[in-house]
Amino acid sequence: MPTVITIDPVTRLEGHLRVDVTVDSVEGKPQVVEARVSGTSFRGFETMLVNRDPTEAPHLTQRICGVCSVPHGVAAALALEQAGQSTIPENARVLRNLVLGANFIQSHILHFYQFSLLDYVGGPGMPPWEPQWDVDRRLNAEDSARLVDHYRLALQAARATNEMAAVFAGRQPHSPALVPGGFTNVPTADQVALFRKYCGTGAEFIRRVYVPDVDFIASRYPEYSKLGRGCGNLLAFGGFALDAAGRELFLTGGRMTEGGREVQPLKLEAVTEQVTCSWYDNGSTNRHPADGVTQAVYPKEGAYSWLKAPRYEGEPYETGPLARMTIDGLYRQGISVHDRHRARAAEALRIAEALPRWLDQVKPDEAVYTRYAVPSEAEAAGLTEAPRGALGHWLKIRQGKIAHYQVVTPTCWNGSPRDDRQKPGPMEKALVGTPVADAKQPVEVLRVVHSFDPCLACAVHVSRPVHPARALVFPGPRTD
Ligand code: NFE
Ligand code: MG
Repeated sequence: MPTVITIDPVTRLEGHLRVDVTVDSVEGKPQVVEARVSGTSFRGFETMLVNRDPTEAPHLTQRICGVCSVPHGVAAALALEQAGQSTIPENARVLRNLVLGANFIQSHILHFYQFSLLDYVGGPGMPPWEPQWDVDRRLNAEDSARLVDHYRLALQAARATNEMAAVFAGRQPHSPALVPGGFTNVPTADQVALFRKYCGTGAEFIRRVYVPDVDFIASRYPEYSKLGRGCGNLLAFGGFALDAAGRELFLTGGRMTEGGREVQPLKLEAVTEQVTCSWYDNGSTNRHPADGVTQAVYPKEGAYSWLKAPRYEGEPYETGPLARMTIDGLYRQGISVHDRHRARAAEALRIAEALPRWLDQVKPDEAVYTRYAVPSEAEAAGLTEAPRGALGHWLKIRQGKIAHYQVVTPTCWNGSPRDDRQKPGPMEKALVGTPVADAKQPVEVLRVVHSFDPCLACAVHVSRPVHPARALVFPGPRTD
């Protein structure tokens, strides 16, 4: 008998994610035979931005997320600079890369220790680790205690890397420094010296603790190097400009298709968002984000998510550290739960080692901003990489105001629902074939879901009242 297991909300991630899996016996072994992944909130930022002053976009879109605000600020600034045909000083390019790099490291450390580790390691019998499931744990007491110590250490490391970004960015998250035309903070020699100290401790933690811990967990749970493959297609927009024109990128853009070993260039016009299974007007399906529409329709027959389904030439693509490291030729071990963790840790180290080189290029007390003028009419895109993968902001300016804005986040690619052809998203596909030992404690499902590092805050936002009885009702004016 097939059993449907619902996990709602999936915890240890940002935002609100629901997963429904159907578990049935295949050759005598219970496993997931079908999965549906839903974002249970509406983001609404696209709608909010219309008619605003375009220069507000980096500040407003950074509020999409508390984990990856930096790439949203960068994507919005890049879109505005393309719209205004403006260039930024070299100092600004370098400072943005340093802040974005610190943000990646912070996010990757947080993801492994705070979001994923407890799928494999039992915490101590005390809050916040209690209550916990009684599931398949394969570490002895000594190894568990070491990893729980690293969980605590990782909180300090994630805080330090946030502080590192804030040295130049002024604040984390939601930096006021990311503006079209460059950056607002003129760096000082003291800031450069302080950032360098943080670089050293960050790289040390990743090299000595994070990378070995990922390998250790993989060695104890070897079947997860085979499980959770997904759609097999990988995509990156590319990010971290290494020259003024943004032609050379530290993280290369491109795509690889299932079975193919060649990296192919991206044609951005091939990106569309499909909404047949999302709570949006069917008339707006399969549009390019530059012409995307965010018209909510709820309830809607056959729909189950607030995420649209981004597709490239109509096909689902996985995005994120594994896609980037594979496309860059630095990781070629495969696609699985552990491959995602290993590639993420390797990318954290790669960026941590690049930061001091970029820091050498900062010119203290020199210009960081070129005066930016909002064009009265323009269309543009700002593409970058966020910790979780390819991020794009598409905008139109009319009469000096935002007339159109669309954000396509990495989690929309990875956590997308079925598309117009009922083809599942990467995470849905990855869940199929996952064995489930106990339907009441489906830890195996969490291991697959968490490997993608989903962030539903980035993907969707405003909650509908799920429990109308508990919805807030404001008292009316007093009549007595
Ligand atoms: Ni809220 Fe985000 C990243 C973006 S995920 S974390 O990384 O954009 O979709
Ligand atoms: Mg969108």
